[in-house]
Amino acid sequence: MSEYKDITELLGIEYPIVQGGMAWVADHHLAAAVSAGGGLGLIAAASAPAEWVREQIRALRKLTDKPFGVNVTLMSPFAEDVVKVVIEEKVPVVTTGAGNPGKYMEALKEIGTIVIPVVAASTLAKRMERAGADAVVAEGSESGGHIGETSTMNLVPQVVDAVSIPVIAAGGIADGRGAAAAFLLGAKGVQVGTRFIVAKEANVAQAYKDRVLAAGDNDTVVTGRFTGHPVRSLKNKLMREILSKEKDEISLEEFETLMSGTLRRAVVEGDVDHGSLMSGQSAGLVTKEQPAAEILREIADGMKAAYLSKAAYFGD
Ligand code: TUI
Repeated sequence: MSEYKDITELLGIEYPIVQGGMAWVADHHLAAAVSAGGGLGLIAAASAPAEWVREQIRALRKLTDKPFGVNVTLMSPFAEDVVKVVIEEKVPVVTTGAGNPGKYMEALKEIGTIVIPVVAASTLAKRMERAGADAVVAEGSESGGHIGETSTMNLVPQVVDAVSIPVIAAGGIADGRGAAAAFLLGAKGVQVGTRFIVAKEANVAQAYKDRVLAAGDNDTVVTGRFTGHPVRSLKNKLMREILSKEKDEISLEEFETLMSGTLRRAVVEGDVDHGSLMSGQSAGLVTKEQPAAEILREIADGMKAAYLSKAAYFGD
């Protein structure tokens, strides 16, 4: 029996830790390692074609029989086809990002898929609860990639107050202290992204991993605010160029041309100057490459230690 309630029972996992659905980073290798290690691994569908997602699901199932999920980016032109594949393959869990998954909810629920929308505001969290979501991930603006406006410290308790379904906290959580803090804010689980970029099983160019490992607390920037889709990444040559162009009112077309293919360039080619090094602010807490299972154990053990070290103070 797991010592944690709610999310572990809902998802059939050992630790209340979900891996972030990181585009290009979260393929079946990382997801299988996280699931086999006792967390919930996710394959990030990102903007990949649906058949790629099917291959990833089948490849993951060859590596582990533990529960796993697929993260669907709703802005993807293939989102609808990806949802079809997820249903055909009977994927146990779906998380969604960068939009409202309302129109897919019924079909997913019908086959018993657990649906966990990622939200960056309590308004969407409430709508998702009404639409039948099993839980939500409340993702604060410390996160990497596409972000909302509100920090984890403020977002999580407000989403917890707004809904009755379990809330999984995300954004800025990379160790046991952050996870314990999220639980004190009312979360029943945590989602961790950035720390898994440097997991041994993550198929990420070493140069990208090295940048995450070297980053400090002030090394991320947010670009693209004017597009309505702000994105957090590590500071590098590309981001400095984009930030300076944003000051001079760059057009949306020019911005999109500059950004096009840059995540792949970083993750696959290891071009850390001209690629997008998406990362959360927790990169400063990430200091070593480790197997995913070890990361999960450290966070779970650290969470308990952080709680116990304050128990006397809280009168426990
Ligand atoms: O989705 C993410 N993180 C992502 S998606 C992504 S791919 C991308 N690349 C460039 C530009 C934009 C996307 C990289 N990282 N996290 C979950 C998340 N969802 N964060 C924020 C949101 C969100 C934002 C607005 C969810 C819903 C929303 O509005 C929905 C509505 O219609 O009310």
